[in-house]
Amino acid sequence: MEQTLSIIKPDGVSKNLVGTILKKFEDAGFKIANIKYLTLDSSQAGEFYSMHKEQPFYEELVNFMTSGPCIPFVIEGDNAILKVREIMGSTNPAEAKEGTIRADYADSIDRNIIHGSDSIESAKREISFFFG
Ligand code: FUP
Repeated sequence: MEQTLSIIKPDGVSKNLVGTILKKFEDAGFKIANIKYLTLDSSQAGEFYSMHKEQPFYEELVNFMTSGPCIPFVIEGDNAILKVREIMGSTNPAEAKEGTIRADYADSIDRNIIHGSDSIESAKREISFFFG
């Protein structure tokens, strides 16, 4: 049994995709083990994405992530980290497989609807970032 951290980003909330996205994970056999509704401030979003601090897209990423409410949640189940990323699809929706969340709903790489932890270490850090 594994836990991972996902976030329905501000574009997912504003497009009314909350129910659709949570249902996809439940239908795939996962449990929603914790959930919040909040708006990140710049220092929180900056810290969450601190590994990207030197990237050219960092400032726009922080602006986007603070542009409205988001929904961080914990997903629990077998092989959750990898499977959740498969269900999400590639970072760039133009490259994401048909039927994935990003292929179906995301407008662009910098507005890609959903986040999912990419490793056991990130999952631990990110779950504790939002849920202590
Ligand atoms: P992912 O693990 O799929 O969320 O992707 P990354 O950790 O590589 O990137 C984190 C976020 O940075 C992406 F979700 C969106 C943003 N990003 C851009 O805006 N432009 C890029 O070229 C790469 C990432």
